[in-house]
Amino acid sequence: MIHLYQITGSSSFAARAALEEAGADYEVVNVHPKQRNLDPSFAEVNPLQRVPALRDGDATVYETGAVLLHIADRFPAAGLIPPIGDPRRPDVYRWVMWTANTLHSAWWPLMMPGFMTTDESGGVGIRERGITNMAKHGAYLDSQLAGKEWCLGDQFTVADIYLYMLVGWQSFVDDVQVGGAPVQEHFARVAARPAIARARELDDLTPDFQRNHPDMRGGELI
Ligand SMILES: N[C@@H](CCC(=O)N[C@@H](CS)C(=O)NCC(=O)O)C(=O)O
Repeated sequence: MIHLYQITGSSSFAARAALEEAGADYEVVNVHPKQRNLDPSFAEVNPLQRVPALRDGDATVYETGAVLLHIADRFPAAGLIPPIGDPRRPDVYRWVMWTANTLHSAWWPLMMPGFMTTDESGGVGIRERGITNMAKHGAYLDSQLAGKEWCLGDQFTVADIYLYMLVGWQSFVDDVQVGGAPVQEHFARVAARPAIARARELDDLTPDFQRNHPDMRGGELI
């Protein structure tokens, strides 16, 4: 049995969406966002105590990109990554790595600029630079997605799921949209998939990625 350590509406959404796409049999373990030590098994799976984290039999995996790639490999019939030897498989590695090391972290200066400096007024400049950088990432994504249905073209993969979640985070920030029509149309295509809609419902998220109940995680008040 797969156990997904999650906080609904957080980065763990991508893992849940991949498990739903794969038709996996899994159980969730809801992590309290402010009391991560409540369940000691969480730190065994991820010593950093961040979600998503996955226990899959004897295997443990954390970091969103690694979790997604593991799920894709674990359920080959779902076709969430091309098989080993397929020339398109490295494209998924590249998409997932870029999304993890560039797009995922590009949100922090926009969402929590004050945490990135000890300078009382420095958060403003950090946020401004973050907006400029996000515009560059959006333009790059537009160029990569123009004329394509999915990141790889005709095959939907875990790269689409990861990108979808991080584009969805634009709804947390007032004055930022990621990219133009190619990115936004990709977002809408992923959003319309039944497994993705189910994952949103399970994570208590609206279609534009707002929490239905901002004071709840996993059905419990926080
Ligand atoms: N680099 C990590 C980041 C994970 C992360 O920061 N997760 C957040 C949720 S978005 C978390 O666990 N927050 C819980 C906490 O900090 O208490 C990944 O990609 O999985």
